[in-house]
Amino acid sequence: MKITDAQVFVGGPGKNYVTLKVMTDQGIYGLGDATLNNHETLPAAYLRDYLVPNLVGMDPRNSEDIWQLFYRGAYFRRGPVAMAAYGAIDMALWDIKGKLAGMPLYQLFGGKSRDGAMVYAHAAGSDLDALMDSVASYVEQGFKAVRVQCGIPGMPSAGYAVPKDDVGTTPYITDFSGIRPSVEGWDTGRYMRYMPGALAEIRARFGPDLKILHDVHHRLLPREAAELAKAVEPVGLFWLEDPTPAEDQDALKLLRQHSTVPIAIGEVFNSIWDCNKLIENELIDFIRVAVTYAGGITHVKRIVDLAAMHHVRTGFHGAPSHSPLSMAAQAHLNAWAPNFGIQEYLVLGTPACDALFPSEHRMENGMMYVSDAPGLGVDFDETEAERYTYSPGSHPIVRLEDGTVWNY
Ligand code: GCO
Ligand code: MG
Repeated sequence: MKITDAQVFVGGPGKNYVTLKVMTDQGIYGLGDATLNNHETLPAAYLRDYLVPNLVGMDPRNSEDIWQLFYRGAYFRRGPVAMAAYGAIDMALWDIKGKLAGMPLYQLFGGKSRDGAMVYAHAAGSDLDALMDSVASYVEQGFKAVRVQCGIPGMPSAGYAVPKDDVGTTPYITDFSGIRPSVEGWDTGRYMRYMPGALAEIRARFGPDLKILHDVHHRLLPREAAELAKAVEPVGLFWLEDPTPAEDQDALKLLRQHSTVPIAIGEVFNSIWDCNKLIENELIDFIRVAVTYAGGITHVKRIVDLAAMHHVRTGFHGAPSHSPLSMAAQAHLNAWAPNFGIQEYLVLGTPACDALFPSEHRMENGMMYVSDAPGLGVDFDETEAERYTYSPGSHPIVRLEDGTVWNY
């Protein structure tokens, strides 16, 4: 069996999805996602210029060897751009393998460990009252877990993932449009003084059963993170996410010495070498990598297995920048992984997105149910794809009151 060609498409409804389609001499094709949010053209160019010309002629069934060949062969290893490109190839090859076997991918991993995978939604509000309304709307829809972010009184701008104005119960997504980043302000003191009380009020209003998550988005120093973690302990959070910048694998030691609050980290990691110490030293409780830019199924499965040996559960990244293809790859891993924790999921399944990526994966009452179709179980409509073009975007940047650049 041989790969005959592969094409890269960039575009989608409101997002620049990077979709790879790998064709074979047996008529079977595989699909993969290389969407690197706000840097989409980079993995697309790596695929088109270097990887696809080498892929043609290879046997798609040898997904492990192909992964090793591109990873080791690049010499300059890792990084989100390269790992997103290898990840898309890897997903497409697993998709082909599943179609050849006539099985959904979770069967190739070892079968189902659960019927459905719990997901969490994103609640947000310009202030605490608006956030409470947003949480209530997700609870009414049947969600068992909700991430909560709200505006901080006196903060120079809204704060991470917080709408400037009250958006009611509409899902809120940060606007990343335009090549020049918008600038947001940040005040650690105000955040630290306000957030523990706000989280406690949410717990008091919604009772003990709701799983409450909060994302600090890398904004605290290790000592501050330890102080916050201690302060929010009585709330009983499901997790506190990205309390410190993720580059430093030792940063969480201090927090761990002072608090038992569950910690989730890893959405910006792109290899096992970014999180091996965190996992082996049991400094975290949830690993947040994404198949999209952590080298696809082959590499993420290795991370999941290492995590399982150290009581670390999965909590894969599921921001709206992931196309339904990598969300499907994660749905198959979620169905199988013995150490599954939770899946991030945004209620954004628009008719336009469903038309571009038809699938039978479904969401019900805050649970995700994996499709039984062979392979990833997601298709790609090339005619629909013609409606979309690339439109550049950029993450906001953050500055402190004196102008110092901080972590977004
Ligand atoms: C999350 C993340 C995202 C990131 C986004 C950046 O927990 O979902 O923090 O919202 O900000 O993926 O591209
Ligand atoms: Mg996050």
